[in-house]
Amino acid sequence: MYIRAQKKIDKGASITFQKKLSIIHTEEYQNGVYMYKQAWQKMLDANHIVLVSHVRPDGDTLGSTLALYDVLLSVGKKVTHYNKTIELPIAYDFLPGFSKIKNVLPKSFDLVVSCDCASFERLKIDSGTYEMINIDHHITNKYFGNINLVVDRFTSAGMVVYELLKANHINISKESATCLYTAIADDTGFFVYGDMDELTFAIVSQLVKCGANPKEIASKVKRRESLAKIRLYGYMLNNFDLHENGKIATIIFTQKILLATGATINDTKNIINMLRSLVNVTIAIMILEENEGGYKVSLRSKDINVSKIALMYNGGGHKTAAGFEVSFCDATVLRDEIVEKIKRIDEQ
Ligand SMILES: [Mn+2]
Repeated sequence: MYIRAQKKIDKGASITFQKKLSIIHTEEYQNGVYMYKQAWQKMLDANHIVLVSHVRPDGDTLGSTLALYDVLLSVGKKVTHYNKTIELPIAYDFLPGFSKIKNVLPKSFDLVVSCDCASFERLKIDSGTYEMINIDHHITNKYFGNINLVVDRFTSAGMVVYELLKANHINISKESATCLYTAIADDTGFFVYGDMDELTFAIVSQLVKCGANPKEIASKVKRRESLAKIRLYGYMLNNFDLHENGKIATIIFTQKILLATGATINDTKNIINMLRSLVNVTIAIMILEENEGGYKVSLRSKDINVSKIALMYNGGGHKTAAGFEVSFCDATVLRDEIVEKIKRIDEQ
């Protein structure tokens, strides 16, 4: 993998690609494995490791951290898995270690390892004297760790964790394989979107060999929707708007709608993908009113770089999936403003 990527650089890869690589691999590029070894050594040297998955977790952040949880416990490390969110999405309750996730931090710890978090704020922890390893694949990652394993060409943080384990010759148990498979599958919409390549499938193939069960994982994650979520789909399909000759689809979910359908924030996860699937739509936008006020905005595109829009509002994400939060506004005014910004990006 590394040699192939090196060739890409020689041919003149984009500036972003080179910049990110130089940050991931501080030494010469051929020594890319060096950073994975450094990270693993830091974990072995720590007394108490806190693994952190991001707020409102998805399968990637949970799968990546829970795989590390399994591995670190198996080598006898003291580990706590922390996630600030009180109501974790039940779609992932089958992941080994899920029931061990705590929403309070231990009194003392000396190393924090985050997976799938683009910014320190997403961790919801106070800064302190501990060291940090930042494992991620977001193009908007802020490089907040002492060690940053950020590979933005990977479709999931799970792939970075896999590479970390491989580089250190660590045995992948059935449990950690299940977690990593879920991470990779979830972030690609079960192999529908994202820049998947042969490496994605080579890793997935290895994970199946290690005991991950694709059928079982797919039915746990994808076939246990709540009635409220199905009702929310119904509302969305009847009430979405189209703009710019049908190229942009938008939906606003108010608290009133959530209450009427009985849906929780977890039920809104990925619901917007259905609007993106409409033939002429290039970008789909979901604006969600939060119960503490303010709005969470999710942007999904087929190809346009929507992380540019998210960055304008201090958010982040990936090229085709990004988001941000705003603390006040009128939802329809916000929607029209975003549509205007997209038009301008499109014209550039
Ligand atoms: Mn991810």
